[in-house]
Amino acid sequence: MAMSDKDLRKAIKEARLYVLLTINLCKLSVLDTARLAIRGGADVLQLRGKDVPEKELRRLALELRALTKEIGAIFIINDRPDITIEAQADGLHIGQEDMPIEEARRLVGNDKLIGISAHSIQQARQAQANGADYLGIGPIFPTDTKARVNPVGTQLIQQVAKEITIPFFAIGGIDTYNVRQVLAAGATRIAVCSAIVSQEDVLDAARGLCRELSR
Ligand code: TZP
Repeated sequence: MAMSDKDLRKAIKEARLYVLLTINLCKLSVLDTARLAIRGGADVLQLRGKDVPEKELRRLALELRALTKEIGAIFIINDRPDITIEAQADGLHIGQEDMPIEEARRLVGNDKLIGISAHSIQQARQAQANGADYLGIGPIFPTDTKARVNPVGTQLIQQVAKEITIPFFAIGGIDTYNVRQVLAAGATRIAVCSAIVSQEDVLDAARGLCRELSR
């Protein structure tokens, strides 16, 4: 069953592990990756596929919606309000260079979550003031998945944890080796792409990160 907006806002607050299904970085099929990530403890899945043919993106969105509804995970679409609506996803994620949040809200309505990437405390404050439901804070560490944006380091986590009241996920280059630094800085939630979806053993990778999150 789809969650109400109230349940969704509660669920995103309680979420710890958010997995970005960047289509071209998945070693297995996107669906198998999603299944194993959820089995390994992922609470949120995001479909991300900037250079993927339209038809495939739409098909995957529908398939992932069915899967996440059945197993019970939050389903977010990156940067595509139209597909968010069409697939009845739980929310939309936008970056700083995508549309303004007011426009995103107008397009997807109040019942869906809107997440925003923030690379500075100013951007985090702005996104919270403009009604974002959650934030992605990063890239914390250097990462090939988002090589164009300079890493912000764990100091930004400390600032955000102190000041920002909406849920935030630390993101960027996070793996089982450095996740403790992220948690020590004050994050309680992480968003991860390559350290899960590009691994031979997706289940083990997700489980390993979940274990660290619940220490
Ligand atoms: N935004 C900030 S870092 C990042 C995005 C989309 C990429 C995260 O991927 P990875 O592979 O976990 O570093």
